[in-house]
Amino acid sequence: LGATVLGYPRIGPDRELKRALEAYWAGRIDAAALHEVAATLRAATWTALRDAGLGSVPSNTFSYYDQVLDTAVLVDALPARYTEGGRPSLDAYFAAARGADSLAPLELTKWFDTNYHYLVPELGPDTVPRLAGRKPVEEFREAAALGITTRPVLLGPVTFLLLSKAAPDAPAGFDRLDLLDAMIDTQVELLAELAAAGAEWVQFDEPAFAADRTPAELDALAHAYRRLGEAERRPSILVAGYHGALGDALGVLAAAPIEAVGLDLVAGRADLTGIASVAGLRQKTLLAGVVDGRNVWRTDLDEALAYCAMLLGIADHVTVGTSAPLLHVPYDLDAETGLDPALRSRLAFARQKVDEVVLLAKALGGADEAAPALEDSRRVLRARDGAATRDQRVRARLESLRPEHGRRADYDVRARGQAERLGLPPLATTTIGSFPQTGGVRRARADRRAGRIDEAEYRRRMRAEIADVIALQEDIGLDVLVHGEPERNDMVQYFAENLEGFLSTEHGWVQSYGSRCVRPPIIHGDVSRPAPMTVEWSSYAQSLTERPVKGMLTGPVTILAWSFVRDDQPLGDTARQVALALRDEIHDLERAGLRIVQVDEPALRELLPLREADRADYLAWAVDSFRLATSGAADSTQIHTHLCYSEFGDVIDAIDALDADVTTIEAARSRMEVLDDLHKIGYRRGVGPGVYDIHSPRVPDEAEVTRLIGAALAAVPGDRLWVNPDCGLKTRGYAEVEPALRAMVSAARARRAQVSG
Ligand code: THG
Ligand code: ZN
Repeated sequence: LGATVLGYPRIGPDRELKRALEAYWAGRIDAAALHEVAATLRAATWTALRDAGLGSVPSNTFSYYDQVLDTAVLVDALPARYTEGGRPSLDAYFAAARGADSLAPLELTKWFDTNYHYLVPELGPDTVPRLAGRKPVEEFREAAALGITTRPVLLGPVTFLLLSKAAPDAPAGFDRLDLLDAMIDTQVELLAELAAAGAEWVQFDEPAFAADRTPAELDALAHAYRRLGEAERRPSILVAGYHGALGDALGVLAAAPIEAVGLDLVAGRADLTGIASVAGLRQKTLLAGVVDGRNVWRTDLDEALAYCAMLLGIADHVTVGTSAPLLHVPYDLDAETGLDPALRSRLAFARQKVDEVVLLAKALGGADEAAPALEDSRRVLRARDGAATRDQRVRARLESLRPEHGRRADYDVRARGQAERLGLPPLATTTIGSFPQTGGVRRARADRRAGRIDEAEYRRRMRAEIADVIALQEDIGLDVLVHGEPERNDMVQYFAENLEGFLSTEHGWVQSYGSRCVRPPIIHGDVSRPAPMTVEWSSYAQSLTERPVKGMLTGPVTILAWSFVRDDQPLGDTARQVALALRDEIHDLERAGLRIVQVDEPALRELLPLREADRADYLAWAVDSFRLATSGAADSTQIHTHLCYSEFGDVIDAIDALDADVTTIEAARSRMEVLDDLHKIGYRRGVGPGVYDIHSPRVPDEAEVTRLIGAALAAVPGDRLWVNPDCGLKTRGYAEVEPALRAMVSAARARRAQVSG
């Protein structure tokens, strides 16, 4: 197995696939034109990876939407509702991904601890896996036609099943792993076809084993790779675990009749402890994942080589690789013009990481030509450890903080002061923050970027938009208003552009789901706030109304989760620096007359470590940073927070520990289960479960909202219950938002009369 990367970005260096997909969905291009864009992108990727000198080039890393959905289609596990009625296969695929007519799409959820989202396959007793597609074989042949023998990358059968969920109509005792042997059969058949086509290696991804797994799940892994390894006709097999340490699964893979194991030596460095005592590795090839596939920093080559050397004491064959597929980093640093050269020298995007892998492989083989690059790497690291990243003022301030800086007065004291100052009714109504981003708003941003309008004109247009949004909310009769966030492209990027220590990229797009991308900022040094970031917009909004307007900030955990973070200090230290900047911002918002400030933490659950043993430490710094950000607020200032993406069970105590006065939570899709969880732990502060699902264009009627308020009142008393939609109004149009909010407000008013009467 030659030096390699586990995967590569696929959206296109200039987001070509995104544009082609959206054109196809809008009916502007046909399927043939879409396929052509895809084939061109695949060919460009294989050629670039071969020309860079990789010993093994991966294929089947392309997807029109998502690799988990691809696998479901490959084994004929798409629910029948998407394929019925003679829908062509490409349209059935997109129907499962995005919905169609009255069909809801499959559930979209977070891929491990990344900001990528996959589609959750639905499996039931009617699911009969069979090899129904040939995508990996076809792409292998496509590359072979270009003269490149690739290594097809397949989602491992056990991880596929563990990422799936039981279909709604599955009987109570249904277990996904019941389908394991049928899944393996499909892969045995596929291996034979790939071998016949000329494949020498395949890669099975099993990242599910970077999380805690039961003995039954480890047995499933053992069973799967025994059967696959014993397949009669097959290429050599690499099994890659990533996004963390393999732990017990490493021993299982070492004992399986497979040829190679991929180790994540960045997030999963813990595997190096104890690896010497794992039996069965001597004859295997170890793929040392030393080049970080999840972050954008240049590799410390000396350290990487030391890890490789260590593995050479354990296995006879060691080859160099990335810690994870490169799907989660941008394409090419060379696309960024105008970067500070010192900073640039510290960075590596996907294309540069490929070069690092090639270089490390040469150095590992003892080639002299690697020496200058190694020297370069040392020089860059020395420079980074110097003054460039450090801001003594920030460090001194953090040092001087005492525990009381993270504490507010008792909730009862705060609640009394806030009730007096705000005078809100029970079942107060509000929204989560953004309002629809109209064509006018987007045009203003584009015009400003292109220099067609000046800063003053841009600000005038944003203020006009804010004035409209305030007037609309007053007319609808909402109790707590928002300014609508027209000035924000993204709730993290906006703050990154206004904080010291962050770098925003021009082309650093990373796929978030389907055709949607984000441009994560890079935190490269100590964080500070040169000037107020949101005060101008929020105070303008407040000046237009007597009703309270919420100041809107993004919390430290979410800012870290959706950025590339420093790897030279603990995450908690960076979080405290961000928190301090937010603390100052809240102070300035208060001085400008804002009586409520919301600090959003939608990613609180997402960053939760995959292994139980790491969670307490994470939750401690996550809570600590939120409290540092918010605890400088006056008792009479009401602090709100907002959390998304359900599955709150694991973090429910942390939500309580945030000590926010009001917590709004995405709940419409999870039927408000979160309220029971909060009730159980004795949560007694304000709570606003989303009372209608923003993700669907359907406008709820008053009766429906009334029902949900009634359900919520069973768990929360009226004077603590807030009425609000789920987040995401910015992704909808006014034609849906306005009637929905009117229905919500009348429902709240009707119930309010009963509660207070
Ligand atoms: N910001 C960031 N990360 C996120 C979200 C976010 N991760 C989780 C969730 N929200 C992901 N959701 C989306 C929703 C929409 C888009 C991206 C992620 C999106 N992106 C535009 C696109 O691809 O066309 C580009 C946006 C831009 O111009 O900046 O629509 O809210 N960081
Ligand atoms: Zn949300």
